Amino acid sequence: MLRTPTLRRPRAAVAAGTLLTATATAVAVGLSGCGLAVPAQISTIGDVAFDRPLAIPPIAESHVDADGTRVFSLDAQAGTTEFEPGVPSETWGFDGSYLGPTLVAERGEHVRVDVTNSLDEPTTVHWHGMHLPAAMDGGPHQMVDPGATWSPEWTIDQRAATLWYHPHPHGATESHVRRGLAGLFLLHDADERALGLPSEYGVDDVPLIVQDTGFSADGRREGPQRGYAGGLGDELLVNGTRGPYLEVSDGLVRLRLLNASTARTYGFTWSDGRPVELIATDGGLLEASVALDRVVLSPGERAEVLLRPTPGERVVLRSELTAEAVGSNRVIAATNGDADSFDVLEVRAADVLDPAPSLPAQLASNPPFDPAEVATTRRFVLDDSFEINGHAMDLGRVDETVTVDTLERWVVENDTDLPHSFHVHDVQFRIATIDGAAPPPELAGWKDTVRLRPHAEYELLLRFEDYADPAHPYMYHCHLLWHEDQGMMGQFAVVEPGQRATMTEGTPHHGH
Ligand SMILES: [Cu+2]
Repeated sequence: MLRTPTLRRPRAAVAAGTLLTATATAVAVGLSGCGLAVPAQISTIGDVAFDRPLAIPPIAESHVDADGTRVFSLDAQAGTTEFEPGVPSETWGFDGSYLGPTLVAERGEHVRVDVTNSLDEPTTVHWHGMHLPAAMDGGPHQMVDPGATWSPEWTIDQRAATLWYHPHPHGATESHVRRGLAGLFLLHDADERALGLPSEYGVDDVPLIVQDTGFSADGRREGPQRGYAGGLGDELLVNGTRGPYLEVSDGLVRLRLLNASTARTYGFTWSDGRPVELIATDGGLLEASVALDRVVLSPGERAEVLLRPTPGERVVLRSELTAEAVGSNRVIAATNGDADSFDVLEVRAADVLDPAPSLPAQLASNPPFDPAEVATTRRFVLDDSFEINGHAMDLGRVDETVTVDTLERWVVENDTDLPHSFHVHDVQFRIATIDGAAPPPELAGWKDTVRLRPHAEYELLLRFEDYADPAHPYMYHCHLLWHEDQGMMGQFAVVEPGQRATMTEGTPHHGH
């Protein structure tokens, strides 16, 4: 049985729903100087039984229309899930009671998803990491009312990647995701297929949707403790499984990690200290694999890693973070879960393994953008009031207007003592510099979400190639979902040269 950690984080001195202000940060920083104990760190290392097989989300069924469109359907619904056998917890899911099926599509395919809302409140479905028209993006302007069906369609026009989908209703994203509305959207392309990477879904190409939560003593899922980062749980679920193991029979296994937690950052390691072999980040493959001590993922980020098991071994995927590893001080790390440790998943290798295929050293070609081509530089400052550039999110205000088919430089500064993150809809970007220095290899590839260390500045380069639409904006925001819900978000429109965004203050936001 899985033992509940005895040390629980004290509730932060911030009521749920209260806007965290500069005062809260000052309190947190003040603690470090006055000798008060920092919150107890959580560790489940050695306490997880690994007595349940890892659930694998089913591949979403689809059919191809007469006009060649691949059509999926998703049904957001309420239900109950037994994380412990016989103990039902109230949850939400797509086509089921928790999480959703894995959508799979090929570059060049035209796809449509019929999204039905069977909940009793409005929600949306956002295609996180997808390059697509703003009206199809599933942000807070594309609300789906209870009983309604929304049918966005677009052409897959980007590299093979591990993307995902989740609700994005303004002010309620944290609760909708935490209840269980999330799933993967995997993209393939010819270049990726030619590499010979493991690709048998659920066998040697395995999705790992990692979420933190709490459980009551009898195994009912509990609400999280509220911290500065948002809700932090003291146990993990992987693909909705509590205490999972995974049996493998291949000498090379591809693990697709998604941090689908609302607030918690992970630092994935192996229990025997072997390096973590990273091959892909949010938007696709790296040029070459990178051996890392740990793979750090903040909420919304993805990573593909390779595991080369030896016959008969058992090795545990863990999350181990320290203040140093995430660029925070000890108090800030402790109040944000950034000093916690978890056993995540036990991998059990068969006594006889299929031989590992050899992979080319070069996995992809990712030439950097040429900064000389930058047409516009913008600055985004995240502050202690959960605002960006001094503004809280306003659905009726377009903050930035981008000219289509230009390269932009976005300088994103975290001007707070707390970690945040920055997610941009529509495009995959590249990190040019962090505090003026070149990014480490694990941050040098295609990204759509980046964790922002306290008081650090990130220079992003983004090319907005197409999909000009003055009437429908995209979002940029902190992907700590409680922060997003508090208004740490803004809007940008992509327009033709000389055009202006037409959405103005007071525009109704319930587009149908
Ligand atoms: Cu934030």
